[in-house]
Amino acid sequence: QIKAFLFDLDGVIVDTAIYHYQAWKRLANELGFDISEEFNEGLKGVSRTDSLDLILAHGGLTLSDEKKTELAAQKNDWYLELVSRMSSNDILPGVATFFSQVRQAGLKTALGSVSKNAPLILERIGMTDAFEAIIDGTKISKGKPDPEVFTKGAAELGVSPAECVVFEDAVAGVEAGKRGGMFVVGLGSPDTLAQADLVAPSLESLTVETVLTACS
Ligand code: B16
Ligand code: MG
Repeated sequence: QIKAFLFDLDGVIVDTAIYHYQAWKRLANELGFDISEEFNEGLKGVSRTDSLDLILAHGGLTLSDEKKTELAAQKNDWYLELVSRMSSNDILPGVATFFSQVRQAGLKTALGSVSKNAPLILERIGMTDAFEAIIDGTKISKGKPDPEVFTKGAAELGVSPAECVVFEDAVAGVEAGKRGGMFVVGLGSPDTLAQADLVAPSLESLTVETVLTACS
């Protein structure tokens, strides 16, 4: 029986994925190359340092650790500049309705984001209290596709992985949920998120009942 829903942040609750992409693209451009939207799919749900490594490899660059630390900080500054303008208006369509159904169904909720900026974003959109457990990039040692971010969320809620449903927009996040032994709802395209147990365009097109029926 399902007792908890675990939500990714970027691309599920808010569209910060676009801000990550803009900031990484700006960095790549300054380094003399470009990254496509398709390449960006592989960065979703991947930690800041791992993303930078993938981008540098894509541009054929090998840099010192010192330089990489500097570039990661630069990207984060640009990202924070974009995030600082966010408000509750940036919550994705369907999230509020879905969360009221979640509460009515008596399900527990946790956030599972590898972003170190997750608490700040929740604060900006006024959703800190919507989660009983918040697992972010500062609380984990391994990013997605490792399942740690979700298994820690389940543990903090006091439920087993089999009692959880994960909501994810990223290939790496869907894999993390599956490796954690959870039912995974992929939000996005069925081609990209083929590993998910159920795929929908966004939370707007789902009800809690549909999800619970699909798990049973
Ligand atoms: P930060 P999620 C992930 O968040 C993003 O999808 C990914 O693009 C980003 O690199 C990562 O967080 C780290 O974020 O640089 O803010 O620590 O999808 O797990 O909510
Ligand atoms: Mg995401």
